[in-house]
Amino acid sequence: MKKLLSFLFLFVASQASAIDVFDVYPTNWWVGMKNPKLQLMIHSKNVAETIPVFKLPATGVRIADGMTLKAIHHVENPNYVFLDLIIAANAKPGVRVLEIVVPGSHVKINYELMAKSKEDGKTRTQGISSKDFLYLMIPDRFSNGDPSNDIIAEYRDQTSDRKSMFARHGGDFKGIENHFDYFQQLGVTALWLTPIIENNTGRMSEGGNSIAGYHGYWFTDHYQIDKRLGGNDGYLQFCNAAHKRGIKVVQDAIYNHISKEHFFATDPPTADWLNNWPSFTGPNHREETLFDPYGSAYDKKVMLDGWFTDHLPDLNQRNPFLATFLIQHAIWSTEYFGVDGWRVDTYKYCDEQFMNNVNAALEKEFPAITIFGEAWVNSVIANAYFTQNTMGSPFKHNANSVIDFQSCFGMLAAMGLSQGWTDGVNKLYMTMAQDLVYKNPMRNCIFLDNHDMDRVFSVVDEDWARLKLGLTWLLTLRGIPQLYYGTEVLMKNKKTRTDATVREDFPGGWEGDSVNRFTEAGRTEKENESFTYVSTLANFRKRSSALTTGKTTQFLPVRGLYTYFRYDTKQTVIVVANTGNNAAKPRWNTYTERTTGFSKIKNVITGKISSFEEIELQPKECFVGELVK
Ligand SMILES: [Ca+2]
Ligand SMILES: [Ca+2]
Repeated sequence: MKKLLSFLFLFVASQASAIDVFDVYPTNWWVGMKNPKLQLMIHSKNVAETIPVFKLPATGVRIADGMTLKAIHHVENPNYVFLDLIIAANAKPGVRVLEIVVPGSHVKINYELMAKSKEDGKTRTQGISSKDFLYLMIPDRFSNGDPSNDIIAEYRDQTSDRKSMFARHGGDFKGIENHFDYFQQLGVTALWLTPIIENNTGRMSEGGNSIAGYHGYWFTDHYQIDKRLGGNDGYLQFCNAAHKRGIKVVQDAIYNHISKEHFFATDPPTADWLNNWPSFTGPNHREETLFDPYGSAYDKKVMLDGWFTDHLPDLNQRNPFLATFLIQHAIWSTEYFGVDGWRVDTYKYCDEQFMNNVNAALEKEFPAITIFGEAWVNSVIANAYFTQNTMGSPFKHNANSVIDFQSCFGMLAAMGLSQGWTDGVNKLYMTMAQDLVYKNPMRNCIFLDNHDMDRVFSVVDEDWARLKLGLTWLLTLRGIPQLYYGTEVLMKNKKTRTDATVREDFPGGWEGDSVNRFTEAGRTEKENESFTYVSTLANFRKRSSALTTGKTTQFLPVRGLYTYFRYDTKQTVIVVANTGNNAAKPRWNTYTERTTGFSKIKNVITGKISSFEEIELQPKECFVGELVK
């Protein structure tokens, strides 16, 4: 897009009418933003010669209608110039020519200030809440709606090959859009796509395999959406179409690193743009280094500045120009596409103050926006550390949500049926009991698996009853439930040699697929049972105030029987799961603080109304019921 939406510098005066094309970031901006400041990054060979630094009056210089130039910055690399601008509160939308008169040249830049969407906070940029049901997918692996974009001539990787799990497979926005009916049938209200920004990389070697950037985590140009997915226009069209259907969109951000083929790596603006090391140094992955009262500065530096892999240079977000670039890009993406929320990759490896700054800047412009960091950590304290919490740590993170790995581990342990004092369902109970460290645990994003983990159906040894326990907790515990694509139709696999085994194509997503699990007819009986269960419970949940916004009371697990209630003044829902070895009845005599005033119970899956006493659960069985007066 950057070349197409080109920004022309016309060298007039001494250089006659020479015309050049420069890359300018952000590629456009808006009038009426709460923050009137805008910093343009101009990238072009020796652009510092064309725009020399010169002293501006303190009030700045008017360079276009409603736009004032406050400062010109040079950095070590002459291929970059940074311009500090102020946009007047009363500036009108439209394309204008920024005129910069410098000794020896008169630079003109075409630049557009657009009108902000009036739908922000209404049908777009709405945020994600516990009322939502989020569906995570890898766009390349979900469905191919446009085979003509599978290979893009100018890109380094010229392969699209479904026979290779390491190659790109051709999935795209159009393919996802073709299945909006499927998501709505399933009860899904929001989609989280792994990163959609251009990954114009060659194959990279990881774990002895030669891998394509099919997953999207190797950015090469922040302002270009990958053309194999549909490009900028395709993503905008996709976001608009989703919003029209009442489906929200969560974008996956990466502030921590870039591909080594990004121009930030091949032509870094400053010597400290990347966190450089004498030789490859990976992070120690120990989040404790950030909050350990006895931690060393050395360990913290390795954690924050180590490179995730040798082909993913680590960004130094302490550099103010880089920080501004990343913050403005986040705002640009949100306003341009109408993104409802952000999932932030590798959160715990990023400079902490920078993360708070980018989150605050996003919330300032889009008060409803949801931001959840990927905090793959090993304790509840660490999980809470990376979101708003109630702990007394010296540094306080401000993310308004977090990916809740601890409840995931709790649910996995509970599905494992161990009867240990701190294991099995007791681990889930204990994890929930530690919610006091979160400022608002209802905003935690909860899940059973994701694109980096063994698929949950394989984790439970393809035992539907155990998966059903997990799906039940996922859709009835506090928080924002997230399902990984295909779990609902029993997609399986473990990460045997690579992540790619848990990122297979959704069957039926490609024309001519022999199996189509998008349709009832294309699914086996077991797959339909699972799909129907998720769909029934998710659609009940959608209408249930108790499950989406209600309070929780949980009871101590007894011989593997775990019971909790979700309730508010309008509704009370009981969830009972038997992870023990013997048939068991709910212990009604101990639940009276939640059951008083009710006489019957309605099974939310079957609709059957029965007395409390009739309910009995076989081992691995679970029950979700709405109490009836
Ligand atoms: Ca395609
Ligand atoms: Ca880092």
